[in-house]
Amino acid sequence: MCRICGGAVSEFFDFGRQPLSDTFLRADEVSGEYFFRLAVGVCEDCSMVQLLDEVPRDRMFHADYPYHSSGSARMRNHFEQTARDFLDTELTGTDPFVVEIGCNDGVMLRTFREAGIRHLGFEPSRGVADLARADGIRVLTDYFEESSAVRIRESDGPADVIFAANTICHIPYLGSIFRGMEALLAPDGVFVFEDPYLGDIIRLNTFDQIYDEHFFLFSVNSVRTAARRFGFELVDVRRLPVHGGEVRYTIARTGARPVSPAVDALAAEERDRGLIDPATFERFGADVKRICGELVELLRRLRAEGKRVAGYGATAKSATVTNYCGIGPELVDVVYDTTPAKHGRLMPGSHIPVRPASELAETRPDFAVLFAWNHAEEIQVKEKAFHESGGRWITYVPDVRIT
Ligand code: DWN
Ligand code: SAH
Ligand code: ZN
Repeated sequence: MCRICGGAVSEFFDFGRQPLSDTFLRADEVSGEYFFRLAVGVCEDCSMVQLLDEVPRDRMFHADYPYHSSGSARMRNHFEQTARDFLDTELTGTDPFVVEIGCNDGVMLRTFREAGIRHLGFEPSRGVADLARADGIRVLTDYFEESSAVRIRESDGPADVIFAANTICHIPYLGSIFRGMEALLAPDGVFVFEDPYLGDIIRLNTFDQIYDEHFFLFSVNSVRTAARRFGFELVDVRRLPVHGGEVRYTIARTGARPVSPAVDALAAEERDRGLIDPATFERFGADVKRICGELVELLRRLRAEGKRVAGYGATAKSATVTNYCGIGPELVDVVYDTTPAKHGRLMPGSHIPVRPASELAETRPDFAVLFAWNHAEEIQVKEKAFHESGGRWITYVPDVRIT
């Protein structure tokens, strides 16, 4: 049943039994590993694309949540620029107040703290919330939802901007989020969020954007309908080049803001490109199977030729690739990553060991599968020596390729 409207959800792809994408295991945790069925479908009534089964939120977001948003220089710049844009546009009044849902290690709120702007982050994962606090940022170790939003309205007053990046699509209980908006957002305030864009996922076959945490895959049509259902209005949309293609949605109270022509334009483009047609989702499913087949064939061939293949970027996304395609340590012997919390652990489900990225240069495999393909440019500059000494990158979206 659709988490937005209660309609029937028509399943279009089943990835089967999958682990928690961000649970990097110690050897003694392997036997108790948690699995769920990762299947995705589209609502026949409101067109929202969503998972069929839900993982309880505390299993995913907890003190040991390993993803640190500040790990990429490009993303640090992206969020600093986003904060600066808000300072120039929405936060020009006296004593403005900005709230972030899922502030992680404070990658964006840092700029507001430096500018002396009243701010608050909601961040249920205590480890990353503590990192933000150590940086002087005000953080509540809690989920944003109706009850916590009501409490902050009472203690802090209305918010001019409520922002979320790569977080709203993680929240199946979207009705509670909008009731929280109703309570906390100033009458002319804006709720702005950015998430991976269904249009780009389908166009570029980036099927690994589908994993436990990504409960919704948003489009302009589905977000506009959801906002209306919860008493709000989608007033602007903007495509973003980060994380393989995202859309930033701006939502306001109904009638509070003029609606940009960009909303109708992108909604029409989605219809023209068949983003709500069953045939599009069928084609996507066929492409996922083809890409996995080609990737595994390549890895097997390289192994048979005696080549050594590693992985680069122990991403949440890579859980879907390794586990759906059946890639284990026999094909990819280690995955290199810069995140200390992931080092010495095993990748979820596939149990490939994770090692510090500095070891790529020391051990120099023949090939490295670029699981963090969304950071390709940044990583390929950083790891120039790997390529110059003859190492080659393997990517798998939109196609399997060696570069
Ligand atoms: O939506 C989400 C996004 C924002 O972050 C979360 N659900 C979880 C997470 O997803 P992900 O793990 O797929 O995100 P990234 O940003 O693709 O992860 C990059 C990984 O690669 C990190 O573990 C850090 C690592 N990395 C690296 O080893 N060298 C990253 C860079 C930039 C590098 O140079
Ligand atoms: N905004 C950051 C972090 C994205 S990861 C970025 O774009 O890089 C998603 C984050 O959302 C995690 O840190 C997780 O703990 C947090 N989260 C999940 N559910 C939440 C909720 N209901 N309220 C606030 N944060 C939430
Ligand atoms: Zn629906």
